[in-house]
Amino acid sequence: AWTDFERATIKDIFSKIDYECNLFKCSCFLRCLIVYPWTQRYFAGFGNLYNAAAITSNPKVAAHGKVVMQGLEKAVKNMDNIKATFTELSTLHSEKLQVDPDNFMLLGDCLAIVVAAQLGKDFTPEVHAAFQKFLAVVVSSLRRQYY
Ligand code: ZNH
Repeated sequence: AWTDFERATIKDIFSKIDYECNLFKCSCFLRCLIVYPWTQRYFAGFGNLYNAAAITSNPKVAAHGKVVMQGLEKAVKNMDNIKATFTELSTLHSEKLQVDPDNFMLLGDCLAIVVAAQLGKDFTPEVHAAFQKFLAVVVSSLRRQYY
């Protein structure tokens, strides 16, 4: 269950995310690929990630980053029902994509860094806690169909 503060905080954070902005489209996901290089194994055709331009101009990273952000937005719109919302997505990651579920929170951590940088002083300990709780629910929902 969510408190009013948590609900408002999560909605506020996502209302500030611009899905056409490369910061969110690219940088969260690119950070994940670079900081946790084994995650690159799922994205063989992504090309060179290690040049300064990649952070804003690798179109495949941007496209996938946007897909992931849209998935998260779906969770925000269905905050009381995230598990059910992600049933299919969890099955897809488990059975078809065979993504190691430990990777989900790694991407979540990268997202938290970008969000914190964007919010600045507004990223208080309480906001951090609300955001981590949201990520934890998302990740456990994505893990749910693994066995
Ligand atoms: Zn993921 C896909 C979400 C994480 C890998 N994804 C995907 C999609 C979505 C998502 C929505 C699309 C689907 C369809 O198409 O139907 N993810 C997501 C989220 C998250 C994630 C929300 C968290 C937070 N992923 C992830 C990770 C990884 C992945 C971490 C690794 C490492 N995904 C993936 C892949 C895919 C996906 C590989 C497929 C791609 C293509 O197809 O291209």
